[in-house]
Amino acid sequence: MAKRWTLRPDGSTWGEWGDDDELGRINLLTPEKVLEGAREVEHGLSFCLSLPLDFPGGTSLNQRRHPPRLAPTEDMNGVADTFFNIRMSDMAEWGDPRYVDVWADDVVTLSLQYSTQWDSLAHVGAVFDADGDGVEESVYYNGYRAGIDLVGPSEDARGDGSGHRSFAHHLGLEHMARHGVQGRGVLVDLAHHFGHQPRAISLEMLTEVMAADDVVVEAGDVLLIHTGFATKVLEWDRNPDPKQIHRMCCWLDARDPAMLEWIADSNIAALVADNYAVEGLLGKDPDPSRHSFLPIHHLCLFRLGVPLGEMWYLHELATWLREHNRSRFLLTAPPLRLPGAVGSPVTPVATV
Ligand code: UVW
Repeated sequence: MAKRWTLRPDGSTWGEWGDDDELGRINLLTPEKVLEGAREVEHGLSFCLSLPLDFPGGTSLNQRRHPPRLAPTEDMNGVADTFFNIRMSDMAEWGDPRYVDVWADDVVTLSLQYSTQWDSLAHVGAVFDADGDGVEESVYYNGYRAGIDLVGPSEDARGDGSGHRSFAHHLGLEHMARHGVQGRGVLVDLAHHFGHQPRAISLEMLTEVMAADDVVVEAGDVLLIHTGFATKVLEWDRNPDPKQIHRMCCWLDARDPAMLEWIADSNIAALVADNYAVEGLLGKDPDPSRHSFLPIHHLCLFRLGVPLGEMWYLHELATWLREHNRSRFLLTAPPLRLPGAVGSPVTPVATV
């Protein structure tokens, strides 16, 4: 097969793990890295790092993303319209008065990026002349193409009659799920130092916090940023303040070039925050040159192959780590193994 690209973006990792790589820096989660994570387990305590998936509530954070809707599956046994609280003794085909079983099955309609989630490398690409013909095309990490490798919207995006209307033939989260996302997590507690006021965090501020709290990030670590955003979301109990939710807590300053350089040079396997998008949504940048709307998304997902975790719930873990003068833990956080998915809910677990 012809190489997918002849030109790659400056400072990108494309090709570092082969022409067909779909994992990016998740490749840095090696057996040694899992052992490094496991060595952080001393108390056998586990923390759930997910919000309930029906938080934040409503659509004020993102109008495209709706809360999950649960429903019973259809009943095929002639007892009721739906298969919920069904007595097996009543079933037409399988029924038998001797059976004591009562059944329930359900189905969910879920915006995959509504709540605690992973953004895959298929979430944000860029227009870029990857084949060097002088014409830009829409491409994603490692040169995978829009319309060929990522298809949608169409009635048969998978091409096998499965009815998917969009499908990431490459870069979907099933690859990350199969790799098993386990390794050493390292938490930086911005909320402790900066509180809940909206604030862009420059590299200088980040490194000051890391120095004050003795936090060291090494190649292959998963970096988690605690801002207090998800904690506030939880307090609102599915009724977020529609204005405040867009203007609270810290974010990483994507307009600080040193921050972008540090993220690239740190060799982290993944970057996670408990806020909406890791970086801020700040509106138009006065920079007159062509640039990305979300520079950290562009750098991580498109250039480096670093998946982003968003709206993770870090409050209890951050509290425990502070009480114990620690910042590291074993992290286990595979996305759903849902072929073709661009984003995925995740129920991460930190073990200390
Ligand atoms: C935005 O949509 C702004 O961010 P994300 O998709 O990464 O949640």
